[in-house]
Amino acid sequence: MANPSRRQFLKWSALGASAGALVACSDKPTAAPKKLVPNGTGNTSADRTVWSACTVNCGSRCPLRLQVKDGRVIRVLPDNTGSDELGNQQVRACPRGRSMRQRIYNPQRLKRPMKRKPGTKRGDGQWVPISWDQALTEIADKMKQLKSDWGNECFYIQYGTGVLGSTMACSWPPEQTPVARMLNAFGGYLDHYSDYSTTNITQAYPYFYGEWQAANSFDDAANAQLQVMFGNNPLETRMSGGGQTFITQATKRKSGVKTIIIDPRYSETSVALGDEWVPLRPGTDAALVAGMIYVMLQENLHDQAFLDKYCVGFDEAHMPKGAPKNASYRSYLEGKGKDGVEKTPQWAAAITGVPASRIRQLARTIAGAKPCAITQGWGPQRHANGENIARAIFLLACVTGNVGIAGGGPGAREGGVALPVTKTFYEDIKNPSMKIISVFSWLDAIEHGPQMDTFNSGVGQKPELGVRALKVPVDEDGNPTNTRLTTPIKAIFNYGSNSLVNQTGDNNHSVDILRDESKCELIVTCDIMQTVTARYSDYLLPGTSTAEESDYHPGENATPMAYGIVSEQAIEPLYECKSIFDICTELSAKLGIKEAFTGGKTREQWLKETVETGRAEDPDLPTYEEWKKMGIFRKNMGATVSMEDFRKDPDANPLATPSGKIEIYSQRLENLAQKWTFGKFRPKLSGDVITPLPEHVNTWEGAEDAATNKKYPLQVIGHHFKARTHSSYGNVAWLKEAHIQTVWMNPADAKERGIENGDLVFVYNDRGTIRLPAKVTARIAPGTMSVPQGAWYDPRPASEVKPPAGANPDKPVDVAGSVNTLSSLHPTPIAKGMGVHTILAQAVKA
Ligand SMILES: Nc1nc2c(c(=O)[nH]1)N[C@H]1C(S)=C(S)[C@@H](COP(=O)(O)OP(=O)(O)OC[C@H]3O[C@@H](n4cnc5c(=O)[nH]c(N)nc54)[C@H](O)[C@@H]3O)O[C@H]1N2
Ligand SMILES: Nc1nc2c(c(=O)[nH]1)N[C@H]1C(S)=C(S)[C@@H](COP(=O)(O)OP(=O)(O)OC[C@H]3O[C@@H](n4cnc5c(=O)[nH]c(N)nc54)[C@H](O)[C@@H]3O)O[C@H]1N2
Ligand code: SF4
Ligand SMILES: [Mo]
Repeated sequence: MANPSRRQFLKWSALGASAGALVACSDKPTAAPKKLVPNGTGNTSADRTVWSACTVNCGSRCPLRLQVKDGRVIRVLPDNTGSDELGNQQVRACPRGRSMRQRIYNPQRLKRPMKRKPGTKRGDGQWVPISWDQALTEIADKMKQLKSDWGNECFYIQYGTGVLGSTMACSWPPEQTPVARMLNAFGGYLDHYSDYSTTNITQAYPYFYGEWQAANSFDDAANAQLQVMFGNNPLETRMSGGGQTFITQATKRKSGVKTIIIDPRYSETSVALGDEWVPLRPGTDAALVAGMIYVMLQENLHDQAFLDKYCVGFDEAHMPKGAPKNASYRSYLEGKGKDGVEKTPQWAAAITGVPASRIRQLARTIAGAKPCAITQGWGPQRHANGENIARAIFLLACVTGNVGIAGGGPGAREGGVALPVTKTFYEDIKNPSMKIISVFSWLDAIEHGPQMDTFNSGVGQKPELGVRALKVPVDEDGNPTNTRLTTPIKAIFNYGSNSLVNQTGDNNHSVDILRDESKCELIVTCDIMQTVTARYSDYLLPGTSTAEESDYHPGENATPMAYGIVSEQAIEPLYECKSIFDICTELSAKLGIKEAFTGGKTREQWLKETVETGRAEDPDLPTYEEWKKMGIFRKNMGATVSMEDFRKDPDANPLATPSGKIEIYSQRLENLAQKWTFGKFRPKLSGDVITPLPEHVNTWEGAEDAATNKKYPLQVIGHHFKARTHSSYGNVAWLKEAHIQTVWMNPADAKERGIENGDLVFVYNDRGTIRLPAKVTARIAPGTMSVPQGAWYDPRPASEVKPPAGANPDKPVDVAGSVNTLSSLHPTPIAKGMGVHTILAQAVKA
């Protein structure tokens, strides 16, 4: 059999649909797992089988075995090494990676360089094929002109994670991309901090724990009496068979640890692991936490000794010097704070939708479980004022004394362990520019660059490499100081990114800004597909897929196992496609910096050096040639317990906060609140506040707004979906058919609107309208809808699809159902990050 037939594939991936991935799973996972069987020898007529990898940003990293015949990939096989033992996991690809052929040979592949037809506007969709030489000459000329007119800080590398799992082809973090190396040699570029995944929690960490702290590894939950997951959905967001899909289930089977899922949706993780589901209104976790801690205090269930020894700010006896009276968290709960409101379970129930009796019971269960593994995914923080939400969940772990012990954890998300292979290619040329903006601020920087500063937009100075949060510069007295941008963004490079339009927010408004080419004058996109981002670009450069390259791919999120993959080029570059290394080499030549870019070495030499440098650190690692043959190399690093040293001896191991302790009340946030200004580029909205405590904040388009909003009464979130990794794989027909893009609606909301399961509906607000089928299901909380994020924005004018009555008649109808047609560009208060899970809308039958 040459390839699995389409019917067989659909049957198989439908199984994956309910189970998350290929590992066995059921509601009550009690049976012992079967021993692994080898994953097939595949097609015996293939010329050769080479190791490759799936390198998209799903938080996992899977090796693939590509079978090649006559220069074509004819079959994709998963890992057939390793075992079902934790620490030596078989890293089996999910249905996306298994459908890699559908991406390599996709009809939407970019095949040759193209430029936007002169005289047309961005988005008009008219392209002229040109030679590589013409494309790179024109781009280089424009770059030279922009550099002389505006200086190097007018160049921007767009957030793009399509190839973050590679080294020589790396697309993220920006400073570790070939484009950055080229721009550094050309004089620098404006960098960004943080990422679309974690902007708000990343900025919350320094003020609470001093720096990023991962949760204990998931296998450590075997030591817990109870596991509580806030908006954490590893069964769908970590689908590799070697990652947390496997780890969480293996741990549950082994230990039977009881699991409570707190999520507006009954997620795949609830299906597979959950013993209890607590649906709550989106964006209200901080209120739920406050209500629970109120009960714990009333019933004396909290860990006062932990709070006294390790934290500042919980009660009036443990406040930093200079803090006002009644500013502690306890005072906030008792109604002695500024708002004068007691945070009773009834108060929390009215906001969260979780009944007060349930909040009481949850508080007792969580406080009574010793130890308790509390984790949060990144859904809760991807909200307006998500910084406070993230801190509130950290706080619950502190109040219950679970930080720094086996079976507990700091209330964060899992981390990964890595092999010591560093990306040497990006180390020797530094960016001369020190200015840095939030990852979510680039549209502002196009429109208002020189007006943006630290206080109105979070402009900062470059942090040390590897630090993702903004470190606000301070004067000698610790007061924040101001830094200003000097130029607007004039040129954008999108490599492995669909975030120009589609993955950022407010698609329609983004397009309006980008269509005006007097603002951003040059948009260059290198991708493998004709994406939404490509549609709004000036030049399209066809890139190579991972199958067309060799590379090193660090493994991700498989703790206790660290691993890495060396891939081999399976096929020649298709059509006129070129690797990003070759593209940057040739563009560098036109810019007169070729030697600096290549450093006098070939791509293969750099790659080999990368692996060999790792081997110098850890002699257990294979040589490059050995690794290429074995594909994946594994190392068992053991379970991890976060913040163990601090717990054992906080004086000897202080945190990176000013007090050295956990800061429940942050004086630095209070200082920031004095300086920070809102409303510069868009109106100041409710929720645009910085509070020193992790308080619940009633925000724009939040749960409280929904309760009174007649026009747009429904909250909309956009969960990460198994059909795609963001937008990647979003044009694979098999996956689209197996996992249909729908809007999840509660039966009560559907009934009120005469909507039945499968009906085509419009979902709309002032920013736009989408059209897609409804999935009517009790798996989502009443008043909440979810539109899986990442569908490919496909706007149609009113002449083609008329918007429904009540919708904004000036906005097109997006018939693909991209949730970012509905979301807002309004940034979160501290991080200036994305709060795109905060949306209000209305739904109506189409
Ligand atoms: N509303 C809403 N929006 C969101 C989110 C959300 O939850 N809700 N999540 C956000 C998050 S967490 C993230 S990380 C971002 C992700 O946003 P992006 O980083 O933009 O991710 P993708 O949409 O996967 O786009 C990756 C691009 O890389 C391309 N690509 C893949 N492989 C290759 C390759 O080998 N070579 C080249 N040249 N290109 C390749 C793909 O074709 C695709 O166009 O989206 C964010 N947007
Ligand atoms: N299949 C697949 N896997 C992926 C990705 C993908 O696109 N597809 N993207 C990858 C990337 S880059 C990232 S950053 C991660 C993203 O990982 P996450 O950010 O954790 O993913 P989300 O789906 O946004 O949110 C997780 C859960 O939070 C819930 N949620 C939303 N709002 C709230 C809230 O206010 N409170 C609570 N308690 N729960 C809430 C959602 O319903 C969802 O079940 O996933 C990675 N994995
Ligand atoms: S999408 Fe993620 S889990 Fe699926 S094959 Fe690729 S790396 Fe593995
Ligand atoms: Mo992400």
